[in-house]
Amino acid sequence: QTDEAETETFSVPSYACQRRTTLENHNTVLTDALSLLAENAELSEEEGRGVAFRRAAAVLKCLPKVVMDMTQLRGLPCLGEHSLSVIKDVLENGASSEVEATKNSERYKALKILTGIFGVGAKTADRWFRDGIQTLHQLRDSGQTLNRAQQAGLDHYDDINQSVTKAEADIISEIVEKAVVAVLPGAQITLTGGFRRGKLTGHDVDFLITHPEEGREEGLMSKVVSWLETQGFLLYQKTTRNSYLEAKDGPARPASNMDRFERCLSIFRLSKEKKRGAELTETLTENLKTPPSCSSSHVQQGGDREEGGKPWRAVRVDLVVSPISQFGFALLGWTGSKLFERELRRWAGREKSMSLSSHALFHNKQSRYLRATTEEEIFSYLGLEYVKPSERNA
Ligand code: DCP
Ligand code: MG
Repeated sequence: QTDEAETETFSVPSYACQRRTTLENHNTVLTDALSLLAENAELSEEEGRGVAFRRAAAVLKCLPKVVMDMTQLRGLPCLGEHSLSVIKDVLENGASSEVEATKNSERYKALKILTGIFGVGAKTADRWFRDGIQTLHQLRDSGQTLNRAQQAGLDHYDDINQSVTKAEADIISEIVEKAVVAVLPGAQITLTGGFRRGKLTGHDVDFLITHPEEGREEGLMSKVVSWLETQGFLLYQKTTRNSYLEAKDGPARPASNMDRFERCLSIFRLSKEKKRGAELTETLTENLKTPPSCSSSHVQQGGDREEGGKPWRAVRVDLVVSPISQFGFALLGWTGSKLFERELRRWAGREKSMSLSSHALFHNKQSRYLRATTEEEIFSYLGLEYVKPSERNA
């Protein structure tokens, strides 16, 4: 007859990497509210608050049922006073006044718009906001100097802010695969990020590239990028070189989520025509024509070429090259989610005295690296049950 007897309570371990979080979320109203506050904290560079809201949202994401009542939350980890008051507000009033106020604030709206520009982070957006810039128009008129990334981000703003579908990711996979195999036969590409976790849309497409023979991956990125550029697939690219040296940099720095792989941040020019497989080569030539004449024989009846619009769209693509010896760590590190990654590193450090990065796992007390080639081995070193990619959606 007590509350406990009437309402179902849940039991959840406290690290996200100890839990299985699929894309099936029974509490989207609550998790959207908390995620918005997390985002707002991140935009204000209040990282601690951001993580607290992200952790709270992640706990609710893995619950097997809709939360109806505050009593069901008893004993759950990561729900601080602030998160609980937001949840209470939503359950009682259908919405959180804090979330609504944030959503409607000039500052949040402006920072959202400005950080929507590729190459613009919270710091820059905040500086512009304090200079009175709240819209893209105002930014364009302001005479602010933009770097090359930001200029490309502004040029392709609408495309980049439209989410990428799995179908588009698959087409880009084919293109990247073709590029990689053309410049280095035997090299392998893997789709990582949200799409590897089974998401149907994403803000970009992430790839990890390697070669089964150690060392053969050296110099690969610049060749892949040249191939893609020659074929007209790149609207923008910036490559950063691999700067990881185990002897010099190790042990993996646990506090940082930046890795040192050779990485290419790019914007692809994706043809909207549905061209697959063997037809791809024809599309390549088509891609180089600017501007394309509209009565191309490649236009399919009922094809998705927009009326009067351009026949292509800009898509953010990230390429990362890893030596095979680090591939397991790179794959684990680039599959996400961001919170899942953060929690893995926190678990490793706090519970196991180990330092995990996208390059390596270091045993602090034994002062040695733990070698692994698969994600399964890494979970096992960490004393965690294996969590497959589709269950890492924390
Ligand atoms: N990552 C990383 N280091 C970086 C950037 C990202 O380790 N400097 C990892 C964590 C992310 C994954 O790579 O989970 C992919 O990054 P994204 O930002 O693309 O995140 P998702 O793919 O999960 O989200 P989305 O679907 O929005 O693209
Ligand atoms: Mg991604």
